[in-house]
Amino acid sequence: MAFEGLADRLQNTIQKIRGKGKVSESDVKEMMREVRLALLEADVNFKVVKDFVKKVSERAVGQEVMKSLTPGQQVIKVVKEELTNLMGGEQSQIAVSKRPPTIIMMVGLQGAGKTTTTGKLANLLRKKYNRNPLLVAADIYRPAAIKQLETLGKQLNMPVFSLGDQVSPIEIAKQAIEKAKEDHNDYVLIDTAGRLHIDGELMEELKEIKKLSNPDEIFLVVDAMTGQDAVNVANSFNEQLGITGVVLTKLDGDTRGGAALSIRSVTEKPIKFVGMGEKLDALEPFHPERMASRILGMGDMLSLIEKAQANVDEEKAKELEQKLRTMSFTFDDFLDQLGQVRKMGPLDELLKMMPGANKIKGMGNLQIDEKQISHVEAIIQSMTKKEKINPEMINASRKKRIAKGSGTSVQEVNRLLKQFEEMKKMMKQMTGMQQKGKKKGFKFPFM
Ligand SMILES: Nc1nc2c(ncn2[C@@H]2O[C@H](COP(=O)(O)OP(=O)(O)OP(=O)(O)O)[C@@H](O)[C@H]2O)c(=O)[nH]1
Ligand SMILES: [Mg+2]
Repeated sequence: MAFEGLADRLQNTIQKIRGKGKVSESDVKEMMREVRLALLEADVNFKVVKDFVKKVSERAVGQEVMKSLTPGQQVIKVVKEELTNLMGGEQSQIAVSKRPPTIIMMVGLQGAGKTTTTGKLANLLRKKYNRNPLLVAADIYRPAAIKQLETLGKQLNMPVFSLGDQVSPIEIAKQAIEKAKEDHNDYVLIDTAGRLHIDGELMEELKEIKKLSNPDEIFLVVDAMTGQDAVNVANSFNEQLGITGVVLTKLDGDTRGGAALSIRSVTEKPIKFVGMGEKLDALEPFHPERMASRILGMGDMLSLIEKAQANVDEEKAKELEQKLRTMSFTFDDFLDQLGQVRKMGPLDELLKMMPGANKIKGMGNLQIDEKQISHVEAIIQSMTKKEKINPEMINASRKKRIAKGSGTSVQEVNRLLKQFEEMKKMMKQMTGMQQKGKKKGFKFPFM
């Protein structure tokens, strides 16, 4: 996971100060020395680190902390706020032109993820904003580039504009915009060519496309794995082309995160989206505050809830809540729930968004075994209706029958029954009180 090292170090550091009833200047100094090291080690630009440490230090020894009743907590709040500011403060929106179509140019080095991101962005625009984009194949240099975008268009069932590789990208952009007007596409996403390094010829071409198409956004796509280099690339693209925002890709990899933390303050251009995988739905709007929370181990419940809302049937969710409250949750509901949760994406990803989850032992290399999940499903499906509602009635001979029917073992049946009971208990607690994220070590029955 991205930011793992940084998150670990920062969390250890703030842990030491958290409960302090009194915070002295030397406590702050000591903490900031560790914060500084953590950031440098995460490959954050040294000047950015220097400014950050200065800001936090000033605030941390100031009135707002020293006079407060919980100085330890207050220092952490300052760290979180400044980390949020560092990444851009507010979440920034995508432009909408008053005179459609809105034109977006995708630029960046070779392999950064421009073409993939073009597809993902089109998908997001349709899904989240109900838009109808036209994809434009303006990379005529790399042999398979046009085909790649056309394939994405096919997968998405969206139009792709191309004039082959014998027409200049400038002309392609021009005609594409005309076509979009005719066809009432409200967004035009221009996928441009990449080079290995910043190069004059490419820049000239991009400037020409910009001049002619007058884009509402120029998104620089950068690979988060390239660390410090990403910052340099962002700087020169910004100086030469005037970008409006950054898309940081491959944040699903184990990048140390330095780029994410430096780009904004070095270029003063916002990170608008982050790429979290190769699939077409793996693009997310960038939320500085949520990211800061995540890095500091405060979890990202908001993203988790949004993910749930996007994927879980609302009616069913309400029904479930009711059931949990009245404790009439059965194995059938569980099976249903399993299906819904699986729709939300890989479980280990979801779990990582929970507050404190990265502190649970073994969470880092947790892998949820799909085979085990199917075993759980098979076991439940082998129960009778009555057994599903009243698992207490499942005696030894019933267990044997269920194990046989599901192709599993009595031990596995036992384990599931036990875990189901524990889960019910835990759910009761969660619905009964305001959870403070303290419940550790809970395991889903299929882990
Ligand atoms: N894991 C991961 N892979 C990504 C992400 N975004 C892009 N990729 C992968 O990165 C590789 C390059 O992506 P492209 O979209 O072809 O990059 P490009 O910038 O268009 O490259 P050129 O057209 O050659 O300049 C592909 O294998 C993508 O699947 C991401 O967010 N996460
Ligand atoms: Mg490409």
